[in-house]
Amino acid sequence: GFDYPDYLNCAVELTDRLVEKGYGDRTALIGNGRRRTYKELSDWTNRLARALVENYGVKPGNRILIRSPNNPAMVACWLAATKAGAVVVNTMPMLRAGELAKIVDKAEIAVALCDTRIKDELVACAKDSRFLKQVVGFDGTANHDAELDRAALDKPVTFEAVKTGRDDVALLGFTSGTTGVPKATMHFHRDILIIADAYAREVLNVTPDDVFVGSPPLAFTFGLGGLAVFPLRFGAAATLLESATPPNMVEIIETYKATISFTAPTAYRAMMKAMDEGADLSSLRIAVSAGETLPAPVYEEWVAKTGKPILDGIGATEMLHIFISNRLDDRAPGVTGRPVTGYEAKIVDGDMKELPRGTIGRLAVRGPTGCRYLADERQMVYVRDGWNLTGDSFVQDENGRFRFAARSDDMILSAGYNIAGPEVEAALLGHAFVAECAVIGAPDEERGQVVEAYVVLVDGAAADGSTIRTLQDHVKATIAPYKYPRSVKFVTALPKTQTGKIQRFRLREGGVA
Ligand code: 3SK
Repeated sequence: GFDYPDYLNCAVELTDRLVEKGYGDRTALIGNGRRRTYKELSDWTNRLARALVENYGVKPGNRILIRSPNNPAMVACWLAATKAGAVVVNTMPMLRAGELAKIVDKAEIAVALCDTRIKDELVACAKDSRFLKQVVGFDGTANHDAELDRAALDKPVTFEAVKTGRDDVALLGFTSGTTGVPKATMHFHRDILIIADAYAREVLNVTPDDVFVGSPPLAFTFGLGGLAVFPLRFGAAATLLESATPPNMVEIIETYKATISFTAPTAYRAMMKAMDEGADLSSLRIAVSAGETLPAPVYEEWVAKTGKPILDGIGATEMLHIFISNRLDDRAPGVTGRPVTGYEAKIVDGDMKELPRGTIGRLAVRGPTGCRYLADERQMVYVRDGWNLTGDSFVQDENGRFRFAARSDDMILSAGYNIAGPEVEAALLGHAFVAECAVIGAPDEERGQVVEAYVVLVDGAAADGSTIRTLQDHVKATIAPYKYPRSVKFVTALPKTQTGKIQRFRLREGGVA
């Protein structure tokens, strides 16, 4: 088991503790073109925590939303709010006011910290909110010159962090679920450390000389682990990129000699193309691939081209991070791997009965970091007999290794993003041209899946390219732009059951002209 003291503030363990251990002068964060040491990070987060308490009245247990692209200031705000005993909700910078409002309402957010460059959607959300009262701006650039930065500037660099219990909630991880109605998963202070002490220690064997790089947003716990918790737990360095496109990642790997990368297969393919044009990825010792299953050809090409391991893994916001993974000394193409120490996994049928090896079924997992939803009756649906039921179908091979088979639900997994089809449908239906629609994930070589919309137009609307672009723009303006349908098909009717339910499986099977 994992042995932690009764009282534990995970943010202290990721900052001040490293200074105590003698890592003060080592690089903790790289971003905005500069390095920040562990001592600087400790001082910065203590000043910010003081400002939150003294200037904004933050109390232990308050829920604080953070909205920012990946940058050092976002990491500092997360750690500062956690030191102040708040429960943090990190959000994706692409979310629009309507999506933020669902999160604010569910988590009863009173205070939000926001990179001033993307404040508008949050201010719009606060205008109509019965919960959100303060939106405090911080400067995500190197200037550090916004309201929160100024409030923190002259504070002492010491702060007595709130003495939270190891089982006090530290983080609410939001997941959109299949219906687009977000679920919040609660994670304790100890959970934040467990993902490092289990997965990062056992699978990645992180050392203080490691330099992490990656594309997932810190709002996605895949990113929070790989780009903050794992490096900071071991005195290593994290590079933070506001725009983590493959060319930017390559540049950062080359400049800072990154050793561990976190991203999805689509980005690894692009990075291999960059290698063909001369990119030097030789500093990487491990490539972590998750968010979507790693196709065997991508695994093989990566190993052939770099001579280094690429480790597929599966995680979930519900479990906080990766719970099944390949290992450096136990890996194969097309295989997701074995449970991480402390976790158990099995393949079950609809009655939770374990299925024999070689049979495809639903993947169920249990372990020390999951799963408790915040005030959500779906707890009974997704957590059965203490096992978390994932949305994926897997099969266990004769050696006990788990292999991905298919998604079991209506989620669309596109280039590492989880997109709920019904949410895109709702956005499309908000446009006057759309009479009816259904959204599915269509297979795609590059992105795994793409969002594909089948649209029945109202009379008079033209079924042409201009309407497609209008609808795509409308979705981008209504919900996070990455959810827009890359493919739009016009149909005269949607396939339905006798009771009027849309049969999306028939669209997936190509059964509609
Ligand atoms: O596999 C995933 O999608 C995932 C989700 C949350 C945290 C980590 C991972 C890899």
